[in-house]
Amino acid sequence: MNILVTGFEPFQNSQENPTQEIVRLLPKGIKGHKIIPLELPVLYKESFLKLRAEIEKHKPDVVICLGLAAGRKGITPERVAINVNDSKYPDNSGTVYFDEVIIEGSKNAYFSTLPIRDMISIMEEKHIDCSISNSAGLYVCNDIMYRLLHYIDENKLNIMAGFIHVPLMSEQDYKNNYHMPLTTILEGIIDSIKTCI
Ligand code: PCA
Repeated sequence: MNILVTGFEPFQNSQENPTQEIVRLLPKGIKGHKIIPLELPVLYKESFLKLRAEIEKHKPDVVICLGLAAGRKGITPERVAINVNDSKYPDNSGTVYFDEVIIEGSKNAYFSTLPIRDMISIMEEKHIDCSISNSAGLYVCNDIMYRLLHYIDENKLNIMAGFIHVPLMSEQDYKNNYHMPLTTILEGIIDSIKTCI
């Protein structure tokens, strides 16, 4: 299998994004399956277009997008992406959306097709803080998750796909928020990848 894993560059006032570190640290293969790492810009739509080009090139069986959710208390596989962009925070090009439909005429929501419950079980066994999240937010992460699942659905592709948010890492300025060592986040993500295999 080919497993495409994406991380985002830093955004807003942060100098670092643990998901960018994760994709740099992932092994080239897990249990004999190829891991394809991809770093993405924090841009509405553009990040998905970059991802789509890599999907067309590598024809992955699994796509897992990672993003930072500062303040989250653990690793949180997302259940659902909704067809709305709405955030007071600009993306890295300054674009802001309020009450904006992502894809006109498309479904209100798409569910992750990743084995999110199994991901929680395997991480809990290792005592890694985690839970299923029922909102990916309404910023760039929800945008890419929605567009990704819509693309797979429209093109009837046989790809397991979804999104996992991670917390701040202990190695960055976490401003009293919950944080987790980067090695623990990496372990949780590798375990999550294994559940897809
Ligand atoms: N987190 C943001 C966008 C990039 C990232 O890592 C989000 O949750 O939308």
